[in-house]
Amino acid sequence: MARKKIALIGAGQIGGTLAHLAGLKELGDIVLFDIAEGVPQGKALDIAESAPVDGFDATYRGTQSYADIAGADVVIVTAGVPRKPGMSRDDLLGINLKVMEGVGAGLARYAPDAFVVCITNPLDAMVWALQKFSRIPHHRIVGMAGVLDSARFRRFLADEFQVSVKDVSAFVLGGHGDDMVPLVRYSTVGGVPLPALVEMGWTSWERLDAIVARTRQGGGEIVALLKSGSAFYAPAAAAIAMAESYLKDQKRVLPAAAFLDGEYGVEDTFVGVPVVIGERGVERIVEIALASDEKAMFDNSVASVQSLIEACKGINGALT
Ligand code: A3D
Repeated sequence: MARKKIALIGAGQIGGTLAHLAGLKELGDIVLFDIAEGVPQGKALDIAESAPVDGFDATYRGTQSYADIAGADVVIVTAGVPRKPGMSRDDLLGINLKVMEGVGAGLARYAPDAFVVCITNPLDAMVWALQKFSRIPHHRIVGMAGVLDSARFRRFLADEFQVSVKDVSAFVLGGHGDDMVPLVRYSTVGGVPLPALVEMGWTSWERLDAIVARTRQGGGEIVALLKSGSAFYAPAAAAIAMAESYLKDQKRVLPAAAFLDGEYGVEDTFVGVPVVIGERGVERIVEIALASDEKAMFDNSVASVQSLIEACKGINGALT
C-alpha cells in the first residue's frame, strides 16, 4: 500500500515542527510548500537527515510549486504571518486573508480531496475564508485551535493538582480568541468534574478562575516570552493529533473549528466545538446543552468570529 501524502503549506516555525512530528510518527511522505525560497527545501533536507538517527521512513520534499502537493491526503495550512508582542490575532486579518486566497486556489487545483487543517490566524475567520476560496467540502476542512487551548488548560490543571496530564481532560468551546469558553463543569481529573474537586477541597474557585484566565491568554503569554513569533511546538502537536485521527480513522472526539450549519443555533460559521474526526473527516458534531452563562459566553465568542467574517467580506468582495 502506498504511503499517505501530507502537504504542509507554510514551512515556518509550525510547518517545520509539523514536518518533524509527521515523520517521527510515520504518518506518510511529506511535502513542504513555502514562498520563501530555500526554506522548505532546507527544512526538508535537515529533517530527512534526522530519519536515519531516529529510524523512521518518510520522504521529504521542499517546494515553491503547488503542483507538488497533488494528490495529498492531508493538507495542514500555516502560511501567513504570526503575531508580535502587542498585536492581537485579529490584527493579522488583512495580510492572512490574501494568503488564504492563494492557498485556496492551490488546494482547489491540486488537492481537492484532502482533509484540510488550517492553523493560520485569526483562526476561525481564516478557515471560513479558506473553505470559500478552496471549495473543499465543509466536512473535510477544520481549524486547529481547541486541541491546543484544551491542552493548555489540561497542562495548568495537571500542575495545579500534581497529577499526570494523561488523567486530565478539558473542554473548551468557542472561537480561538481571548473570549474562548473553557467549560469547567465538563473538565475532569480521573473522571471527577472540577466543581466536585472544589467541594473535595483539592482547589478553590478562585484558583480555577485564575487557571481559566491563564488558558484564555495562553497564546499571548508565549508571544510575550518569545518576543518574535508565537507558539509552535504545542500548535503543531495539536494539528498532528487531528491529522492522525483522520488518517487512521481513530474517530477521536476533539475540539475543532468546524462548520456550523444550524448546530448550536449558528449558521455559516466555523467555530470551536467538539467533533468526531475519522476517515470521512468531521463525522459528527457533538452538540451539548449549555447553561445560560455558558451560552452567553459562547454567543459572545461566536459574535467576535462573525464580525471578523464580515470584515473578510468587506476586504474581498468575492466572499459572500
Ligand atoms: P512563521 O514561522 O512566520 O511561518 C509562516 C510561514 O508562512 C513563513 O515561512 C512564510 O514564508 C510562509 N508564507 C507567507 N505567505 C505565504 C504564502 N502566500 N504561501 C505560502 N507560504 C507563505 O509562523 P508560524 O509557523 O509560527 O505561525 C503560522 C500561523 O499560525 C500564524 O498565522 C500564527 O498566527 C498561527 N498560529 C495559530 C495558532 C492557533 O492555535 C490557531 C497557534 C500558533 C500560531
